[in-house]
Amino acid sequence: MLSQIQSETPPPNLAALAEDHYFSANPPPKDLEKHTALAREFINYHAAAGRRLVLVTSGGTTVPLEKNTVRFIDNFSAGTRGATSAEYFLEAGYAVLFLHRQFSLLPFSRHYSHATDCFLDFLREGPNGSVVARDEDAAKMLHVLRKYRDARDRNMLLLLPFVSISDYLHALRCVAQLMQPLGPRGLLYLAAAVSDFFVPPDRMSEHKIQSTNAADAFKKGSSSATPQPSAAEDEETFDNFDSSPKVPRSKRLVIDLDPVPKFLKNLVEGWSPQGMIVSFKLETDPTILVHKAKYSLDRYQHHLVIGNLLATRKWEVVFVSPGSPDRWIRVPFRKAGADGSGNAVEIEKDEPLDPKSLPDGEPE
Ligand code: PAZ
Repeated sequence: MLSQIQSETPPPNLAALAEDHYFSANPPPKDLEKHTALAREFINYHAAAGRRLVLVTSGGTTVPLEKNTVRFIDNFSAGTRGATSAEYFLEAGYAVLFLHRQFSLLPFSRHYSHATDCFLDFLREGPNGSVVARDEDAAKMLHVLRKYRDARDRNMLLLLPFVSISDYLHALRCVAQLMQPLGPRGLLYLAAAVSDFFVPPDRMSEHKIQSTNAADAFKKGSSSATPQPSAAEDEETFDNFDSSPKVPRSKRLVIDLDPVPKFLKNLVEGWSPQGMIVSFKLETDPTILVHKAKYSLDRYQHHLVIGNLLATRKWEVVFVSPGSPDRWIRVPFRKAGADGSGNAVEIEKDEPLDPKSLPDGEPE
């Protein structure tokens, strides 16, 4: 009898439980309501026009170490992939909801941002105290300006910022759910570099983590303002798992992170069951990239994983999709930008060059 009851009881939906737990334990960002209202209006406007709409996520999420955040863990992403792709999506006729890390690269302004050239370098003094583009930059600037104005004037681009991993996940869930009426005309292009580990709120310090015990005396209500050595310092407690020079445990900051739940399953099955979902997979070890991309596709059953390596991401990516052979896309490697960080041919362009056109030899 018991075994019959057990076999009839549906197994708990672990993904749904993890979602409930995460979103109730991690408070939404203060702007979520405002951002949701903007996203709703934008999505409904384009849905009514029968237009295709893409959510592009871009830039890195932070992992705060304190609730009143002074310190956080970050990652390398500048948002180049997302901002560049957004421009090409606009060119292809998509409305673009650009969910990006605050202060990371934005479509159009990325051409003149802090990450490559300073925008002031493109300007000169004009007649009568005016400021104009330098002659050699004017044609490109006019081109970018026209495309930017067009996107803005036709309400084709909505910019929504996030900072932390939980800001990002709250916003992603809301926007993906709002996109449901678009069905397959809604595309989710997940290029953001999303943290895999975080500090859960119940283990997060309320205030700035202290590096000395100077404040302890005040906190304990003592009249003495002189820092006292802690018991741990008195005892000179050392861990034995690290190398010299030895530092007492009391002086270290040991960060203990939990894994961020993998919400791609929830996205595919619940938040956006009909949307087209493209995720990115970043690795540094070339021997595991395709394997990890395939694993992600098998596990989450979405439409496409674009794999890329940290060192070569600007000129080669691999497309891994169900039932198709892996497809490498490569563009010639040629440094661009004042700091040489960009690639002259943008791989995000929708018609990448034939791999055979690659120059001889490996890029540096
Ligand atoms: O922002 P960026 O252009 O410097 O880098 C883009 C990228 C490598 C973050 C992106 O292509 C990507 O792989 N995003 C997913 C990263 C991940 O595996 O979480």
